[in-house]
Amino acid sequence: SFDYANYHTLDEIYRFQDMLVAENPSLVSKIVIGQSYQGRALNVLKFSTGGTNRPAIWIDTGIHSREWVTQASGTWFAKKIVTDYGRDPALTAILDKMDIFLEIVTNPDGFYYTHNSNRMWRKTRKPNPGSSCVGVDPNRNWDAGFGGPGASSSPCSETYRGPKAHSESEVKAIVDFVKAHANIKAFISIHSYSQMLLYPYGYTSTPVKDQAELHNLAKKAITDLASLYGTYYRYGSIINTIYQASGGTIDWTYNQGIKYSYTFELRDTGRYGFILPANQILPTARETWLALVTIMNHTFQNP
Ligand code: 0X9
Ligand code: ZN
Repeated sequence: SFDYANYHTLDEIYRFQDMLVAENPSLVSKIVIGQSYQGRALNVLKFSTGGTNRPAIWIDTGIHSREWVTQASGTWFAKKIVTDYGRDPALTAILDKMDIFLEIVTNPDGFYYTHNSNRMWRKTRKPNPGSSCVGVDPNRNWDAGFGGPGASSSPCSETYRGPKAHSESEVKAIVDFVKAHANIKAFISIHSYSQMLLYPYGYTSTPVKDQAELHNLAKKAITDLASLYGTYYRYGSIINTIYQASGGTIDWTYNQGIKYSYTFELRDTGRYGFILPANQILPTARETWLALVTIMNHTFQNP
């Protein structure tokens, strides 16, 4: 059986996803929303108890490939959902009315590269014409303040925005999915590291219309997260809490009308950074899950 307490390769996570679907066919299905630049499947797990086009919660992990604790946590969340449905009253109530979409390996080419060439790879793996540097930052490639401050126009930069908004197929696949589904109520994009829970905007200091509600919910979520092991999170808007970043995922989803748009930065605060020891996977996943349930529950109760 799958070892949730260790890091896994791309093939192992792909096999895990198929196994989870095979073992829980009435709750889990796999949707292929597109292909990566190198032709790998962009898989999304759909957790649903029925209905059509139900209101939904989106969670993605691993859009930055080196942030390994996020894909590992995503794998654990998938198992947690199938284990807790029918047992945990809060999750059961949510899944009786809403669907959950979970993209665990959001940047598969980059993830493969972190296992086989460069553990610190962050971006996509699409070549840049006229440059020997590869890849685009998939968290600067969205059509929200695209090209503004807090992203680079240089292909060699770790925050290269790309030639145009949604130039990366890994980003475009999510854009198309969100637009086609049109009923996503919460969008949670999970990164590491620095222990923060962030809401829009990153590209501008203009507060979002729902700032007060998003701020109070973030405070509640990080309080619940801390209740397990005392892990301390900062929270606030991206631009006020971490730094200005344009073309980011949740700025775009918020502007699409998805009110509950959040980004997590998971453990730690820099001692190990992206190379978080495997013995912190389960504690990280467990504490993060408490915050996710708080956000999902609020979304469920505020349709
Ligand atoms: O710089 C980033 O993309 C994020 N930090 S990370 O270390 N994971 O790379 C923070 C960006 C804030 N989020 C958005 N702009 N959506
Ligand atoms: Zn990241």
